[in-house]
Amino acid sequence: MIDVMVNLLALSLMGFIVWWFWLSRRHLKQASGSAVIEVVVENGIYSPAHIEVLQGVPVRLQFERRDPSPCAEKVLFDELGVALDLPLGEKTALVVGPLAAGEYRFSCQMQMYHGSLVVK
Ligand SMILES: [Cu+2]
Repeated sequence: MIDVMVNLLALSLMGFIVWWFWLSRRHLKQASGSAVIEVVVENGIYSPAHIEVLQGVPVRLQFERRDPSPCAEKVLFDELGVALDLPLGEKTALVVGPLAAGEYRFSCQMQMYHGSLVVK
């Protein structure tokens, strides 16, 4: 029984790896058509905090953390299930999408810093 479970686990892991590489290659191909947005994290805010992109293109969000507060440590996208670590003084990129139209909010882990990504 445990053998079967281990096999299943290994199979799903392999599936995930295949999916991951296929997806990253897709992103590379579409990189020329992606929206690149730089977001600076400083003084308790994301700027810009309100971002609009067009539907159907992948989005590359580049967070630059200048804020030493522990609040700026992570940025969470609840709707996307993404939690991104932001090392101080560095730029960290998140590539998502293409996304369905809608609003995707992001915040710090304590919901004090806020922003939104609107896909139209
Ligand atoms: Cu916070």
